[in-house]
Amino acid sequence: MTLPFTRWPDDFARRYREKGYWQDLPLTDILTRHGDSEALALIDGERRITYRQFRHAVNNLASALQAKGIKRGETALVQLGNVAEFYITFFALLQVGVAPVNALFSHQRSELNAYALQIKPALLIADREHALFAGDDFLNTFVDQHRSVRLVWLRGDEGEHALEAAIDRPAENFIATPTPADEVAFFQLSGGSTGTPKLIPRTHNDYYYSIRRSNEICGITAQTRYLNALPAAHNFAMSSPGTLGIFMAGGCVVLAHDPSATLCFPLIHQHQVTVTSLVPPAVSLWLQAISEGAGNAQLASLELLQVGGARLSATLATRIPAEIGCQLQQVFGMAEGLVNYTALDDSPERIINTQGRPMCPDDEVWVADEHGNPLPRGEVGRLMTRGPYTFRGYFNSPEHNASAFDENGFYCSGDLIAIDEQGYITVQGREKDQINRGGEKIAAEEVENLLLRHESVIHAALVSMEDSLLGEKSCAYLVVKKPLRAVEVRRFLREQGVAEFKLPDRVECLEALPLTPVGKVDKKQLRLWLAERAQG
Ligand code: AMP
Ligand code: DBH
Repeated sequence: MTLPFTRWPDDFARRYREKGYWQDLPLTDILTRHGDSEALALIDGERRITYRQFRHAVNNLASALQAKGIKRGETALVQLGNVAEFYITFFALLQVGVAPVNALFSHQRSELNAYALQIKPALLIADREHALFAGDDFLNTFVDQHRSVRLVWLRGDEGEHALEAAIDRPAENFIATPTPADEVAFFQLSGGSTGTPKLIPRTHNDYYYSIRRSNEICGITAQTRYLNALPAAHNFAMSSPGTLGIFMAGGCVVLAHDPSATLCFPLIHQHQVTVTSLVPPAVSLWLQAISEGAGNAQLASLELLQVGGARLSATLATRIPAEIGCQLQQVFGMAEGLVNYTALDDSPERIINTQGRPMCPDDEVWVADEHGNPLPRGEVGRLMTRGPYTFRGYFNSPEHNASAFDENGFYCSGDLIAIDEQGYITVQGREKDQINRGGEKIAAEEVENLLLRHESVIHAALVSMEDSLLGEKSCAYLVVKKPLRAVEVRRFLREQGVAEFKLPDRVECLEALPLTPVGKVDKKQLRLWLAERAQG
């Protein structure tokens, strides 16, 4: 059994193989290529895991999955944070040919249910440390609602669901059964702009290329020590070059549960970390900590700081080499595929002012006007792209795919960009109906749908407003039957089981929403009002 997904046309697949982008290796090769190496792969708190131990843990879990009757071609819903078990689980599932959706640890009931409805998972792997799974109430309802689930393993469970027990039990005669390299390996999460969160099928071939190429560009070697303080499941953290890049090179990953300076600075010093990745607001907080007395002495080993996920201002970018004392690399990527990097040997001006260039010579990127026609170089318009690691369609979403792609298979990311004469990209804005809250993406429609469930809400529009730390925050404009306070709105959304970062930072009630001449909600006008208010 294989999972359905939109393939690259044959002539593209042939070309991507001929050029060596697709090597027909499973992603598990990232780990198995190290054999029984005693080099350190992973540091998680007090735990130190060598490549040999890592591989054994993976095989044990994979073998336990097979023993439970889990089969190649099935799917899993996984929710684990920045812990060793995230990676052990990921590789174990790949070893048995099961494609996971790795939900973010910040996700709640609403997101988990939405993913499960789409993939119909055979198993659920989650964490007792997450509030949802501290007791059994949600678990019981979930298993009841999603009849496809035959197996539940929980990290930190003491009883029948114990994930650790399955990892510790030695495997006998384990035989790996990964899916073919040109099939779906796992699903990446889209930041989204629609009512239901969309899933991105990623194949072994395309994802492995993305990681391999990222390693080349970022100079990752067996000597690299990488601090992962981004959410483990995020595409940036997994593949640009992220933890999987470090594993591929035989380097060492140090896990942090959050990007705070108080946690990360000592970890960097203690483990002599050389590379890390952050979203812009975390950079602000690091710079603040340094200037308020922490200094940068603990960061002496740090050679490279990658920043991406949201727009990095030139002001902030300039301060990184000066105050943190390491090199900056801008990363403009998307879980759908395309990743752009500034090169390590680019001029400081380029690194500060651009979001880099597409990493693959066969990334096709161009800028379209509102009618889908190409614009001259330098002009601002819609980013259109296709290439050897950019997907060809969201999972089971024919309608949305029809508008997200043009007739030649170019994906329209919803970003507004300009490309200069040398091919460097600058992100200028966004067309998609999304709020980028410091790198955490909020699909406006998803939150609006939840707001409309409230008995007092007649119309709802979620828009971005400028924020000095996060770049953007969200404001909900509501038309209501009776007045609603922000706290009530947030409480209601929390009860709907939605991730905390999606709750509106501000709530405004109106008599009516402004409309465009064609009768759509005029979000431009709403954003303008917010900007005017902010000016004061
Ligand atoms: P996602 O769909 O969650 O994978 O998020 C990808 C989106 O994040 C992109 O389409 C951009 O809108 C945004 N993004 C990522 N990196 C950057 C960056 N360096 N600068 C500006 N926006 C970015
Ligand atoms: O924001 C992103 O999704 C992102 C940012 C940087 C990403 O997916 C990536 C690098 O791979």
